[in-house]
Amino acid sequence: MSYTLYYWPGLQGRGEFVRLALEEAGAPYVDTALELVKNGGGVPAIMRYLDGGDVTRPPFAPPFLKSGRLLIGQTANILYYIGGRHGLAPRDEAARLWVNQLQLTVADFTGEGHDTHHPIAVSLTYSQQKKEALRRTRHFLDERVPRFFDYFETVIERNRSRGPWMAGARLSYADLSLAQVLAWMGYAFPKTTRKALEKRAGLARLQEAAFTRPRIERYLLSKRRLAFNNDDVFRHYAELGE
Ligand SMILES: N[C@@H](CCC(=O)N[C@@H](CS)C(=O)NCC(=O)O)C(=O)O
Repeated sequence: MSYTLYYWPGLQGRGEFVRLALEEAGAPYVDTALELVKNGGGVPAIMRYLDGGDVTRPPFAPPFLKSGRLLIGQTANILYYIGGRHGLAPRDEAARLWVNQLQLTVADFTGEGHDTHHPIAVSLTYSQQKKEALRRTRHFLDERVPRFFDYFETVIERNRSRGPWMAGARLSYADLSLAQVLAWMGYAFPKTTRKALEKRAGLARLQEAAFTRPRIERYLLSKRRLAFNNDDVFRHYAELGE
C-alpha cells in the first residue's frame, strides 16, 4: 500500500524525519511537497486537511501521513506507526516505548533549534527578532547542545548491543532522526557541531552509519532530497556566530 506524506514544499522540515524512515523502509509513498498543485500537491493538499470542515480527526500541523483510511499527525506518532510496520522499531513494548521516548527527545531538541532564529514568535520574521535570536543562540550552543548531545552519546554508550545505534542491535527510526538533526546542526552551526562531534565519537559514528545505508545514501543523492536552506527548522545565519 502506498502512503501519502503531507508537508510544506521547499524545505526538509520535520517531514524529513518521515521521509528518511519511508526511504529506509523502501516503502512507496507520494510526497505532496513534490507534486504540482494541479496534480493534487503543494500547499492546497495540506490546507484541505487542516481547514476541511469534514475532517473528523484534523492534524494540527504538517507533517501528517495518510495510510489507507488513517490520517496520522505528529512526527513521533507517524514514526511509531511506520516503524512498527517496516521493522524500524523493536517488537517488544518496552523497547518500542524507549525508541518513542528517544524520538520525542529528538523532537524537543528540534524545537529548541528552531527557536534560535524564532525565539519570540513564529508570526514575526527572523529580522524582527534578531537581537533575541542572538541571545537565545548563545544559550542554545553553550548549554542546550552539550546537554542533548551528551545525553544521546550516553544512550549510545549504554546500549548493550555495542553497535552504532541508540536502541538494540538494529537501526531504528530514532537513529535516522538523530542523524538528520546532526546534519542540520552541521549546516546551521558548523563550528560548534564539528567540535561537538570530535568529542563524541558515538554520535559521529551513528550519523555516518545511518547516512551510508544504501537506501538512505541513494535518497540523499537524489533530487527528492532538498538542499538545506533558511526556510527550514535549522538555519544558518552568519551573524549568529558561525
Ligand atoms: N509537534 C509537531 C510539530 C509540527 C510542526 O511544528 N510543524 C510545523 C512545520 S515543521 C508547522 O507547520 N507548524 C505550524 C504551526 O505550528 O502553526 C510534530 O512533531 O510533528
